[in-house]
Amino acid sequence: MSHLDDLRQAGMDRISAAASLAELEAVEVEFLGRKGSVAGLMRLIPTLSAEEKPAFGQKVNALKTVLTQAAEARRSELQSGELDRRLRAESIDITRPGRVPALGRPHLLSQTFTQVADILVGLGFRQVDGPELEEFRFNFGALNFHEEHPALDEQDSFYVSDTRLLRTQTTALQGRVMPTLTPPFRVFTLGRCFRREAVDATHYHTFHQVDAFLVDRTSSLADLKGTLGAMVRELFGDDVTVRFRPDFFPFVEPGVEIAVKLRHRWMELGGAGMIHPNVLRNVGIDPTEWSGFAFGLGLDRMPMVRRSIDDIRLLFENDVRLLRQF
Ligand code: FA5
Repeated sequence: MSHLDDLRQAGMDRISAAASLAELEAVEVEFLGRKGSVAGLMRLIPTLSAEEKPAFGQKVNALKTVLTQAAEARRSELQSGELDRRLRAESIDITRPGRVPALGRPHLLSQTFTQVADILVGLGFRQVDGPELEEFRFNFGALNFHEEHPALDEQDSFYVSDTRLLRTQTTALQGRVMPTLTPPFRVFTLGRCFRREAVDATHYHTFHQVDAFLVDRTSSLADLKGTLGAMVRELFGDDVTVRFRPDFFPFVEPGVEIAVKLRHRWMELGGAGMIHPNVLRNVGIDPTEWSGFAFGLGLDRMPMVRRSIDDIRLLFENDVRLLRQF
């Protein structure tokens, strides 16, 4: 019988010492579980004599009740303590200032595309899209390139088959859309171009161009210069100097190269000229009746000039430390 008292004392001590619900549960298993100490005592009952059984049985039952009640009491104590602790730990101070979400913005190049498109729409040009995977006959053929022409070497591309390649110039759109248009018209396109060339600070394998072309009865090189001048001033401000120099492209005659100077730095922007009579003839437009001008400019170089970015690769790395400045 004194064993029962010891067990009761030990159980009560352990229950009140349990510091967490998990510890309490372990103590309950040890004392009150199916294989616990109290169950062990129950199993002794059948071995006792008939006289001993009732008194011992009662004592064991009483022990079980006492321990069960003590465990319940301790459980509610622990639960309310645990709740208090969680409330303290997870409390939210609603008076603190909120976190300002990081605001995104269009990439510097996207901003340039929008601005250039807005300017050209303002000058009466309509935007048309062309495919980046282009046919040789549009990228070069319709543009008066002959197969052995050395100018082809300047625009080495990524061919996916003998007849298809990643376009090297947005000028490729001319052969696609001009046959579907009736002069007079003004059209432009902008997008990605690709060239297999040595990468440096102003050349990348992937870049962007805008091409615009106009066909009308009386278009002239003066119109071309006026249009480009208006566009460049809009893009770079009145401090910009524009330079036209004779240049060769198979699809224009005469042809010019356009460069701009801003903050003492010259940058070649692109090429332009009067659309070659052969190109007009190729798309079914009579060059004795109609003439047109065309220009193609590198879009990546515009923000480089404007924002003094000295390496084109920075525009493709997407480092937010650069991008969030603009
Ligand atoms: C052309 O691509 C002609 N299609 C332009 C043209 C259109 C002339 C219509 C006449 C009439 P060019 O290869 O020079 O020309 O390229 C034009 C511009 O694209 C360059 O001045 C440059 O700004 C940009 N560019 C060309 N290659 C790259 C490159 N690898 N990386 C970045 N920009 C480039």
